[in-house]
Amino acid sequence: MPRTVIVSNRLPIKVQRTEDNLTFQSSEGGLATGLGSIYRADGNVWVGWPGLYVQDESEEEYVRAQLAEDSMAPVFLTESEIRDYYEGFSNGTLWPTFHYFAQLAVYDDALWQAYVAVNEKFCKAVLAQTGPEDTIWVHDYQLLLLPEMLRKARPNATIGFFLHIPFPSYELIRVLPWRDELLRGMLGADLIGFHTFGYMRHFLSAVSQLLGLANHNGQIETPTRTVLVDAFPMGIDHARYAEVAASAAAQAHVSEYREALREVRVILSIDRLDYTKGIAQRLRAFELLLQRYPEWRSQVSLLMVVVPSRDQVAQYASLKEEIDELVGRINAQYRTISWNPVHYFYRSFPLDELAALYSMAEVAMVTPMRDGMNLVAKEFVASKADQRGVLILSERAGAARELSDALIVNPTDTGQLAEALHEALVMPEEEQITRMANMQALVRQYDIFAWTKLFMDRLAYAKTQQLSLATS
Ligand code: GDG
Repeated sequence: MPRTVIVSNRLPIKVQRTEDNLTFQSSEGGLATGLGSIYRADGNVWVGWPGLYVQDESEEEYVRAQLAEDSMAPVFLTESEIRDYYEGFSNGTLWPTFHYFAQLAVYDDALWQAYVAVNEKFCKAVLAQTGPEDTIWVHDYQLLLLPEMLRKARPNATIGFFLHIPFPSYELIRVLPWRDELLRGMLGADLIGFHTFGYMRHFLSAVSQLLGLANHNGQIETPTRTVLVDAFPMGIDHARYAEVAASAAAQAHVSEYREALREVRVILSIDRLDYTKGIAQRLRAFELLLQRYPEWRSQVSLLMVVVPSRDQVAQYASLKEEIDELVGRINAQYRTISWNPVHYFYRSFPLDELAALYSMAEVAMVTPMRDGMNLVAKEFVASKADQRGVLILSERAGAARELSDALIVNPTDTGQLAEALHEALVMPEEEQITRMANMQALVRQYDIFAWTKLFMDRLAYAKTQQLSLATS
């Protein structure tokens, strides 16, 4: 029976080294939830890096055996591979370029070589798991070359690729010295998926301008095959977020936080530490709100969670400093003995506490400079049992295409952000409920399970198209 193999840079598991052994803990990420029913099904498997440097072959065998029990197969990477392929080319070249921060991108052939070599390593690992007729679903920017590598070895396999970050305008892609190779790498797939039609159009335009391949309604004709390109906006597990937010554990946290904050209203901000997320700009907007509308002083606090991420990279470390400084400045200027303007946390929260924050916040400020989708926006919506609360959403997050009932803002326009905050704080309850109900209906219907099914169905369809072309 043909099998399905999922491939991503990281496996959905945390392996940690304690003093005398290794611990394995499944991760609760959205993708893992959505794909759970696929990779755990009989004979299927998820291939990726377990996030651990193994010490010797016997440890390798032990990790391999443990992971196999939960349908996972590891690709072991060395510290220098992670430095050059992951932190280097993936996060130092592709990430800034694809998020329109080209000035931060590094162009280093040694990093590119490492990227090619690690994609080849993934290819080998996937081939070891698959037969000629299997279905392979590759995820994200760390593995752009993998579809073509797999295609060469398995001409008849069904290969899907999904990009979780934006695909930028041709003008950014053309700057990359390795642009043609990257596009050809992706075109090894039968189906290429993006979060939005905008990203899809950028990709089609880059393929046409750089490789001279035209498309008809998102169908690209290469000399040997047809590649389908489409938009699949990713969803979340709506039911789970609604359930956790309403749970006794989360509600106990809400009461505890409420007591500590008393009557102060809460604006929530949650992101990984990243320059794409607009965290510093958001702080400036909050500062401007307090300047322009002194009546909100002592009445509103910004609760800001920044989850540590990539902090070995210089740009991330300096962003962290900038945030620390801004928070310090705002709090020093406005705080009173009984009121703290910004509650800033540089750490992650367990899910029930996160759900409590979503549930208690009056306003969520999701204002990235660029974001493929942004799941925080959808999680906030799903957690609002009483449908009260306002989402302020950047027009440059993929989620803005769907959540049009949010207050949509330009994240670089600090004045507009401050006004949106004020508007959110004075919005009549009735309007809040209408907007939230509309957004909930959408997030509920297009959840992570619907997303997975849609992609897999379309992938099967892409393959039948391919076969009918081959026989006609
Ligand atoms: C990439 C793209 C795209 C955050 N803080 C805590 C916590 N989180 C969880 C959130 C959410 C996830 O992390 C973040 O997802 P995002 O979508 O917002 O952003 P990226 O990590 O940049 O993800 C993005 C996504 O891929 C999917 O395609 O939407 O555009 O950049 O689920 O809940 N979870 C817990 N504690 C925290 O403190 N437990």
